Amino acid sequence: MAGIEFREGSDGWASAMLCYNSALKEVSTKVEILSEEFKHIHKYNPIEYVKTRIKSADSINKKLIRYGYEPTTQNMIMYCNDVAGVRIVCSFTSDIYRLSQMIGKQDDITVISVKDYIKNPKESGYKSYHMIVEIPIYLSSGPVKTKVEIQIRTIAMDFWASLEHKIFYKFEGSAPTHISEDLRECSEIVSMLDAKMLELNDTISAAVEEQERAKREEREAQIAEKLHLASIEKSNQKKAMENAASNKKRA
Ligand code: 0O2
Repeated sequence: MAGIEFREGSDGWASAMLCYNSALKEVSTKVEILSEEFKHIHKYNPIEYVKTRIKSADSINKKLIRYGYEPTTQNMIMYCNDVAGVRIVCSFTSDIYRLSQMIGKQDDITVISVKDYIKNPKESGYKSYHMIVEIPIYLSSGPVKTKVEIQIRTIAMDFWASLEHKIFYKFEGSAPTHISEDLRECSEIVSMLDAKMLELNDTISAAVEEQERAKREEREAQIAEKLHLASIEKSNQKKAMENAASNKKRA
């Protein structure tokens, strides 16, 4: 967190957590606004749901120790990038890339790193799009740049990750080989499902567009027909008036 020096001890920890919690609120609001705008423009909501969480002190300490650092507040700020986490669950894979671009383009967001586990899935079969971003939190002493991990994935990817997490938790991280293989196979099925659903969505969107185009053309043809009939009617009336006038003259 650039912009402020956090002391060790409960006060420093609480101040850091205040920034992380505020950063979660900021990012959530940004995502909510993007979602509302998307619904307004495209009449479609790409976001199924959003979850936020602050990593537990226990998980932070374990991660720091795993990375070879002392579990201190300063080390957490420096080396633990996912203390504040936002998970955005989208309908389709294409929404993930669209949304990540919309987030990354925002002026007050700095994208620190991106891990595309959709194009390059993890050994476990895990698929998700991860962004570590930095966002300024305005405290009375000035802005504090705070890191947030944004995970963007489809419902199918989220379903797999949640169950895989539970299964691995049961085996305390070392599941038998055949279970790991089955999980990787399930991850392939998830990708096929995502691809099929996207294809269906594209087909349906194209069909709806075609239907709307046909209706629009029919309406335009009806209007053109009415205008044509009206102009014939007008010219007949004109002719009738001219005939009546010339008959009157002759008489
Ligand atoms: P939790 O419970 O979400 O806090 P880095 O952040 O770069 O220093 P890290 O944390 O290994 O290194 O980054 P990575 O690989 O991008 O993973 C971060 C998070 O992605 C994990 O956080 C999980 O939430 C999720 N994740 C990564 N790999 C897997 C996987 O194989 N299965 C599942 N279900 N989730 C995964 P934490 O800290 O592990 O857990």
